[in-house]
Amino acid sequence: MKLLVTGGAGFIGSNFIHYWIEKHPEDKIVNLDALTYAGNLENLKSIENNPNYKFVKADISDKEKINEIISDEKPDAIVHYAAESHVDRSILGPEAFVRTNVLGTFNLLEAARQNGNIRFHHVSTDEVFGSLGPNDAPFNETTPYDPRSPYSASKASSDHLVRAYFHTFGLPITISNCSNNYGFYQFPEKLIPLFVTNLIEDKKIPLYGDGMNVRDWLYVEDHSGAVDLILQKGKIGETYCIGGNCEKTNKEITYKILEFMGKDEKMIEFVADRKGHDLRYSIDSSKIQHELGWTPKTSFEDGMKKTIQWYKENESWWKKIKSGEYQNYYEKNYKDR
Ligand code: NAD
Ligand code: TDX
Repeated sequence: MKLLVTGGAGFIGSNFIHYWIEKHPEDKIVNLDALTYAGNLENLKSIENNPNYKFVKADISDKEKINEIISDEKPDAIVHYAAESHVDRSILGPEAFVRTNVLGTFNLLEAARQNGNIRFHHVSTDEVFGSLGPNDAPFNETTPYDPRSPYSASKASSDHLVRAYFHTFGLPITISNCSNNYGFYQFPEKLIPLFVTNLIEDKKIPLYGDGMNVRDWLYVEDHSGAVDLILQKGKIGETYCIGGNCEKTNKEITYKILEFMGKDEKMIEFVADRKGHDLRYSIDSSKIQHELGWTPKTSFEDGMKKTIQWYKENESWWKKIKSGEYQNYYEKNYKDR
């Protein structure tokens, strides 16, 4: 099998590629990524010389180039992770979110359709369903869409396009809507890696508002396992909600990190709230559990311990990101390939 993974130089995509190469070493992987600020090929350093792995630098908003690559590579399946992913950036500059998440997804769908109706898995988020009150039932596959940030609105648009290509053109698609991931290689702008790396550097950690917003957390390897199952056994045209059954307030996450890192609550700095900050996300994963037999394997305690340990042991990885040096990696190591 040959997979074309978009956004494979980012956090979840690079974890997925490592997972896939370990689990299905006979398969071929093409990683298509534009290397925006969020793409870091150092995430894939240990497999960059694997003969079954290939990197292609391309922007999914470039329709012709995408069609050309897909027609040359002829993958058996496309696994679509590439996106602008950070909510705060979508508030500061929404345009890139529309270009990549909406137009980019459209270009990939068109290329999949025009090159033999290629199997297409679209990776999406629980944020498309909006914000829950404290006592509302969790989101599931039948929850109406109600996105409230430019990020979630752009992801919602892409989900609708993917479903439209199934109903209208018979493109063999599946979609997954997952909750907040954490783990190795997460860009240190997101809550957990930002707080962990700041604390290693003895810097304050900025908690938005009153810290009482709730997210559901899933260890990234469990997300990869779910996408693997959907690719192998998922029903074409269907959507699967993926969650960790692990709701926590941001304050709880913060205190857990402080405890694991032996730091004091004086390190917390309460800062202005995010605009339009969704109060709570929660996921009911019973469909994927019952139909495909998926359950998260990593407990929050174990996942957090492994994650914090990894950031402690890989200071050079995130320090290069904080200094900007990581952006030279492609020029230095891929130019002559
Ligand atoms: P990320 O920001 O870490 O990585 C995104 C990757 O996409 C980067 O490598 C970047 O270079 C690439 N990219 C961005 N724009 C591109 C373009 N125009 N063309 C080609 N490549 C481009 O994101 P992530 O956290 O790994 O998220 C991956 C996917 O999973 C996204 O679709 C996101 O919406 C979804 N998701 C993320 C989470 C989470 O908690 N992080 C949860 C649920 C769903
Ligand atoms: O400095 C911070 N302080 C803070 O209190 C940051 C960066 C975040 N927060 C809060 C905001 C959220 O309530 O922590 C929570 C988590 O924030 P993020 O890490 O930015 O994630 P979130 O906005 O929940 O979105 C993430 O999960 C769903 C991913 O970035 C999305 O791509 C994914 O779809």
